[in-house]
Amino acid sequence: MALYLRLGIIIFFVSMVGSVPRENFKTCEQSSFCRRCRKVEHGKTAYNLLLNTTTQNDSTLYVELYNKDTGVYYNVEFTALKHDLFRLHINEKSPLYPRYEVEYALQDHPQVSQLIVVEKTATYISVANGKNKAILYASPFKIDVYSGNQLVISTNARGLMRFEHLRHKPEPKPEQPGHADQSEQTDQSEPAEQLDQQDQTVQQDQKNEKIENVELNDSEFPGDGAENDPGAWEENFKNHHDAKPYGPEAIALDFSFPGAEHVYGIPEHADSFALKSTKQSEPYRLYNLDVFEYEINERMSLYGAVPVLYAHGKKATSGIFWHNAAETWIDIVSSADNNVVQSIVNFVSGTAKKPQVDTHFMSESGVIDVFFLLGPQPMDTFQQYAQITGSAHLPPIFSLAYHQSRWNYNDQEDVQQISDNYDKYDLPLDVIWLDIEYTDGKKYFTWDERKFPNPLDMVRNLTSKGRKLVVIIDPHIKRDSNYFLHNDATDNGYYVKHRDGKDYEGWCWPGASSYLDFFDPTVRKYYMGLYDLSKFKGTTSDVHIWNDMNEPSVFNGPEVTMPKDLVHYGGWEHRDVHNINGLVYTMATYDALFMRSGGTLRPFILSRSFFAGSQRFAAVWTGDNAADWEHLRISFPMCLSLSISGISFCGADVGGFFKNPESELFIRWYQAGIWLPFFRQHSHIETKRREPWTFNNDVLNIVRESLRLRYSFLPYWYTLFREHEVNGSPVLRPIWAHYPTESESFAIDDQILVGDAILVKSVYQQSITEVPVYFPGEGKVAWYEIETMEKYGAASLVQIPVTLHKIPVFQREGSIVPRKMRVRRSSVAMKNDPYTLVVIANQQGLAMGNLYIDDEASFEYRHGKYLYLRLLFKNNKLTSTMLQKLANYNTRSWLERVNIVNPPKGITKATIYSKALGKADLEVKYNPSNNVLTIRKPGINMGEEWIIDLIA
Ligand code: NBV
Repeated sequence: MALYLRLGIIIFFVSMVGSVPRENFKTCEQSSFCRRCRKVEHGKTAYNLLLNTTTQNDSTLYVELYNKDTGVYYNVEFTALKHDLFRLHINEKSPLYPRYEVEYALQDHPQVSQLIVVEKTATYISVANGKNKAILYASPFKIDVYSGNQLVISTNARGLMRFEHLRHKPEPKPEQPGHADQSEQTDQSEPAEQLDQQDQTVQQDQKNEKIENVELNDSEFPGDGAENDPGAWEENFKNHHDAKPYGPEAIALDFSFPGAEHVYGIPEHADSFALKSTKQSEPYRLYNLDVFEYEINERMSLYGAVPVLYAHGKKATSGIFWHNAAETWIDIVSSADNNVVQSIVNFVSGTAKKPQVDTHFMSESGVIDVFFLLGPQPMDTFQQYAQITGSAHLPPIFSLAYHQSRWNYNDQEDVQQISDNYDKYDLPLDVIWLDIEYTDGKKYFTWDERKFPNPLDMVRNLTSKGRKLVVIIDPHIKRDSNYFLHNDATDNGYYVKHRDGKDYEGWCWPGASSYLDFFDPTVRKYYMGLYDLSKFKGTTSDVHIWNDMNEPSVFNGPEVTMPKDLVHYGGWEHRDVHNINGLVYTMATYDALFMRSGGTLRPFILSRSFFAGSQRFAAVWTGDNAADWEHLRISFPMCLSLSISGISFCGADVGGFFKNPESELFIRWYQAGIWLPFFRQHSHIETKRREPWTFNNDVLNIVRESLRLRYSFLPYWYTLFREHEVNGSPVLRPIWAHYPTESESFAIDDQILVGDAILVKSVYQQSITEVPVYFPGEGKVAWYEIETMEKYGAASLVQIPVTLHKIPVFQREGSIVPRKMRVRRSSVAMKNDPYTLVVIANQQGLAMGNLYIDDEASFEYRHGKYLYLRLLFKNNKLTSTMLQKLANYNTRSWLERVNIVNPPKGITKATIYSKALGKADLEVKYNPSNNVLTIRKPGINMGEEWIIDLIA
């Protein structure tokens, strides 16, 4: 049996070597619900609002919707939310059984605000939420949403709404020859052993009962065509059968964005940041999948899904969050495509020239639940999304430093040697990672004792250098009767089940595997206990966790994942919850690590799969990329897209996971990688070793410089993450986030803004000697190259010469960036080090920045143990004041240096004033070659407020 499984896994991968095995994944046409939704005829909506049914409370309008083709009634709820959002919720008025409503993605219950009915006529009803308003039209059903006075989102304007009501199966279909229905077979042959063990199966039964008991006359519902789709009641893909006991239940709705030039978001796709038209291609797909050797410029699904989409034009930014966890496809058509949409443009906006993007969201099950994000500025829109799905807690600082990983470091000597070599070659490093081979036969929470006889020693050796360990924990559980976890899960009924209540069994790394049902709170509680330091031997609080394969990846499952007709806690089909599987898994891991430290230490978790809201629990990376230039290029747009979709803590495997990078690619990847929030080198088990010293000295030296640069910017990264936590601002931003009217930048995705002060251009072409850089600010904002302090920006587009030594990185005038210039072996070793402030005055002699400081590891900051400084340069004075007067943290760090770029003329000295120091003179030195004035050793503790006065 074991040999058979192993062979199966080998055959599976051998058959996939080369490029992405497209045929393993569905097209829209092969997915029955997508096919049905995509075929809805434009402009012929069957839905009408019944305005005479309208009722309301303080925040919500309730009204019924009627489908004249099917005779089905729906309940519409339209709610005003705080922070300039509306929410639209539509469900059947009397569904045969409950439809799934997504859990866990939202941070809390969204805060409501006052909804005012402005006008009600026979044909529409208009409502206001502060300065924003919406008009709900009765017939044809359409909702126009206005940001201020500007129409920004029009819903069902193209009449593509489809809400397939739940119904009885018309009549049993004869079994199709050639398609063995495994689950049907087990239904007949095996007793349902587990039926009375779980609430979930009880609920499942209730659902089934409802279906049996409800007397439903199908002729009441003349039909929406779903019955005629051969895939409506069962569906086959390759050799997989989906029993679809609940039949067709798709939902779909279109959203038009008048005035928008582009739409963005809906990660994860290996595609450009500005989304492309799908008129001639497949829609973008959101269905979390383990796609082997994924290719770029694709709308295929990848490991994660965040159904938030932003529309941006010169005049406004808006967005929608499609709160649905089932498989989803999204079509996009832009008015720039051609004239076909012109009629729609006219219909929506009344003008023929206005740009517009039309989108169409189609999901397999669930309800319609949409949040309208009304901006009006880009940063407002991103923050509105964060208001509902949350932001990441401040990462422990080590996790923002540099990580070295590999599948696999062989044994504990190997780990020790890697750490020693980092010291030997004078390279900073914070974390070493262990992949699946550290375990005993892929049984997570165990160690291969031959290779890792004393993991605690290994961890202590690392921590003595200020370093950490991350180990992988995957969700598949080896079906091995000698494995405590499998026995516990089997005995207690913790596994995800077939429809008949039997444990589901699939294949993954360990061979035959089952999957804990993380939707069950009891299972989560059990799992959390596994991380207890007394239980997970060989770990300490310096061991952090990597959750891989949590889409979930099932080697022999349909599309390499779980069958949709499996049943989770609560009786919900896997179909309903698939896209939040990874989120729920990392949520449990987060709670486990939180508990492990008694709530004192900030957990660090890396997850491959994610959904909206995952930012609250884990960082993510872009999965199994490859060592080629294209994959280096796509890492910026992919993380940019994640960043505006709430998930700021993103990175890509530096060097590329598959294949071996040649020196130049390796260098460029480090130079770009240091500007992504999560910065880890990682590689496939079959690649050559690629730690920096395995390359020649020139490469090693350049990589060292990159690492040092990253470490010197840690205070800036840390401050940005704190601001992300507090106000939801993405850490990486597209240029248009701060320069919303510069349409030339709308499609640029090889340049990113880190915060609002640093502009980075990735270099992703071999042997290139110059690259075009777009400088935002329409010639009025100067940008300074961070090393030479050379000034740019007078022209928007400039060819910048590049050498192998660096890529173009600039600091904006008017900004103050905090740095630490004494780079050491790890971030922990730099904790008490002094700060350098890089001040770039603008033409008015002004500059501003913030600096956040705390203990870098614990949750004490949530109890006011931190410093948040406002640094302001104005009238030749640099001041540091506390933004939060009540907060305090005893830092040992002090101010070592201030570099003032483009300083006022003729400064000869400076004085510092503070409560602690009184008044003291400071040494200044002007360097004419780079136009930088350095104030040496102000020597003040960062916890003090102070003023440095420049004197001419
Ligand atoms: O655990 C092995 C790998 C891991 O190194 C990689 O980072 C993950 O994305 N894992 C996938 C499983 C198999 C990859 C072919």
